[in-house]
Amino acid sequence: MSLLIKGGTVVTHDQSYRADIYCVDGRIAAIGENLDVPANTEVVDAGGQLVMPGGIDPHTHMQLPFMGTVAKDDFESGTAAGLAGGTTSIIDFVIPAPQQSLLEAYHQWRGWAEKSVADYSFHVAITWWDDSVREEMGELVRSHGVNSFKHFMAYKNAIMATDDILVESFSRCMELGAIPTVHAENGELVFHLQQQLLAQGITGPEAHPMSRPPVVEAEASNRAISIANTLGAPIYLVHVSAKESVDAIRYARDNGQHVYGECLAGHLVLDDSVYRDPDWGRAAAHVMSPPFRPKGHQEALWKGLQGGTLQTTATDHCAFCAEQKAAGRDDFSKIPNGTAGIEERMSVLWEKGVNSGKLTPNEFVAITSTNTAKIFNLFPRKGAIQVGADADLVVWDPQGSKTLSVETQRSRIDFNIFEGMTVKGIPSCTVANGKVAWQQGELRAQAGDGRYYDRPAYPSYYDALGKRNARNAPTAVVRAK
Ligand code: DUC
Ligand code: ZN
Ligand code: ZN
Repeated sequence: MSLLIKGGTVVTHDQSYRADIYCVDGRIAAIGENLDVPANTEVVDAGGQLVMPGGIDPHTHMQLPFMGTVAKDDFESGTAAGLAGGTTSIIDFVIPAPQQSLLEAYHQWRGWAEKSVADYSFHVAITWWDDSVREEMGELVRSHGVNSFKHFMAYKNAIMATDDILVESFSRCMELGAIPTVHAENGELVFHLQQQLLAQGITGPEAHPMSRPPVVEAEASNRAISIANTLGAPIYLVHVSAKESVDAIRYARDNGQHVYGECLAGHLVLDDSVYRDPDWGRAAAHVMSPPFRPKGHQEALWKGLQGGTLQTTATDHCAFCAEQKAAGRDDFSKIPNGTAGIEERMSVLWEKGVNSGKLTPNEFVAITSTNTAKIFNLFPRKGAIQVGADADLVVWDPQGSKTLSVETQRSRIDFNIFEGMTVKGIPSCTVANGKVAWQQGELRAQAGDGRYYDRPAYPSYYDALGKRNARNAPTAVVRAK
């Protein structure tokens, strides 16, 4: 099975050059001009277009059982939406119920993901603690290709990890050479503010951001970073949404800590006015955590990406339809938290980042693909265009445009948070595992074409003296120039 992508400009995180790309059996076999390829090779014409590494979304929740319901996009529809938007790989989350075996939950998610049309891997959440969790973390790292563990500092009485758990788990991550990640919101404060707002009779979606103000995120970001610093662990903060968290990460990095930050396409372009929409359903459709922030925070996130304080972009794709959101009609704290975005992420970032002059095309590749691959130890298998790398590519038409809409999206839900946004810069063809997976609106990949990929651990962060060994931290990610 061979494929030639012909006539395009290759754009990686650090170079742009004219070349054709020849793919054989799922891998990049040659890069260059006038390549000699067999006559039966399928050809994709990339004339006038860019060829970039396929997007990697490091933060999705397909089919997640959450807040009394299950996310509508499963691994098939969710990864298909990803391919339509140029994203060829996801890192989803296994979230064991408290007291559930990590391995049992991991196998449950692996089963659900078998119908994926694009490649997938898993972070595993630590939602409780005892010796068996400690043991199973080791098993997941050694035998199942997991190199990152997630800690929800919010969702009290459900999946929240308290400080004692953070300390135990971060320490264990260091022994294993895994990277701890956090959803940074102070769950005690969220719970307290939710009860206070409800007691005051404020029950609508407008209360959602009031119960989770930026300071609640800032406190948790600073706490997680301080715990990691004390232990000498690296740390990755998911969905950074508040200026104060960007400042905390910048400060820690300036002081030599290995701290990494992710932000979401939605947080970069939407603000909290969406929760004051007089239409309850429209406001509820935007309920996700952390919430969209007051104007001003978006600029801080863009600057974070531009300056290298934040390295990755994701979606937190967790799709609920209106019927599911209605569970919180009388109580905003019961509205299932989640929004979609995997199909739109790359075009939104191109439109608002590259077209506006904030990011170069190379930086776009870094923040949509390469940096994630580096931080989670996938590079150069993914996130790279080089011989031997997985042939996961997007042919990007910088002149093509479309208007994002629920009417044309692949996600199964009935809402699009980017509704009406016209983007110039869209994929014309997505190649996954060396095959045309999506082209001009037609999905060619099928359920089951996606493969699970291992993410090997880093060497233990402890050196012989029991001190942190910086050489073993995730690949240093610097701003691509
Ligand atoms: N936030 C969401 O909005 N949904 C899923 C989990 C999360 O942390
Ligand atoms: Zn989260
Ligand atoms: Zn999430």
